Amino acid sequence: SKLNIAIVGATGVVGSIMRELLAAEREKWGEIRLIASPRSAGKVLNVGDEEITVQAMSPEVFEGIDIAHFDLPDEVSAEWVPVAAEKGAIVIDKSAHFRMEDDVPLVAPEANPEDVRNRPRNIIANANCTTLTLIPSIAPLHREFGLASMSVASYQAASGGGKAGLEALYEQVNKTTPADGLGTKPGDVREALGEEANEAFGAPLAWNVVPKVGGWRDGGWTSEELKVRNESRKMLGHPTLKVASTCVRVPVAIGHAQAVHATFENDVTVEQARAVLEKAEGVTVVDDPGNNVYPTSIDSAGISGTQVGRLRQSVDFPNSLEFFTVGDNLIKGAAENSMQVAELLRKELTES
Ligand code: 11C
Repeated sequence: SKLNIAIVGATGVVGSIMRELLAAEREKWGEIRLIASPRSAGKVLNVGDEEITVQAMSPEVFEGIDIAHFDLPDEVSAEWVPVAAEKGAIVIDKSAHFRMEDDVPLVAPEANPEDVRNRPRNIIANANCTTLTLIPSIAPLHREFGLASMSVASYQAASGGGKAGLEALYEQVNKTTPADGLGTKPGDVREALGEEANEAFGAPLAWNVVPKVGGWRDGGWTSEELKVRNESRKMLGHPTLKVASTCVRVPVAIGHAQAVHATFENDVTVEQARAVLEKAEGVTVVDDPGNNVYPTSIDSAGISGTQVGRLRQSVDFPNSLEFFTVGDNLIKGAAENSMQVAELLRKELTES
């Protein structure tokens, strides 16, 4: 029989993409239950043509649910994920709370689909959107050539901060349009936007590039930079992988981009790497630089998977490649990965 699905955090930006993705494969699933905070309970939302009334979070709301997709702040997931699992649901949780726990698998189907089966707590974690937009390209390259180290710089969209982040960017852009020479004198953008423009991203994002994503951690790192390192190590099954990462917010609505420098244990040529990437699940090679064909953030919005281009041999480093990758942070970076994990579970539970 078909599995019953809950979308917890149904009213957020990722929740709305979850509903679209579910509508596209509606026939695969049983009941779809939409769950959110009591504030949103009673709202009617669509999954395709189906109108579903949002229910308030409670233990009882998980009765009869087989798979619960959670997209909630870390501290709310920490409290409610175990409740849903206790009620018998397998939880696919997008928060950071459980990701690094030893008895919780962190799964991207392009890297470690088999880990889905090892879920003693009935919790499977979904990685951070920056890590997830890197994994489809780096995982097959690692399998083929043995990744020794990678250095990553990210260019992350405002929607990584959810609806509030996206609205903050639009508000700042609207407030400074027409721009009329703005951004050419020290302090002019800050003056035009006022102190409150620091709230969403730490500094104004309009007309700016901000080297801070997430919270501050020891040693001057941000939480996002540590997630890229630690979550990549876990999903690639490579606990000693050397990673350098700098995470940066850019004034883009959707699409997390990354410039990657990767060094391998084995020899690798651009032709060999391109052949691997062209076959890789979740990767589209977009790489014809002479014709201005390369991945860009705006071209990733609304698109499944990730795009990779600017693939080239390092000049000064042996066994090393440089490339650029972009993915919709709300699709592959969140909703799509969660749906892919659910599909692995569906196959395991209904087809074996
Ligand atoms: C951002 N990647 O772009 C973050 C948002 O660990 O799931 C997601 C944080 C996380 O702001």
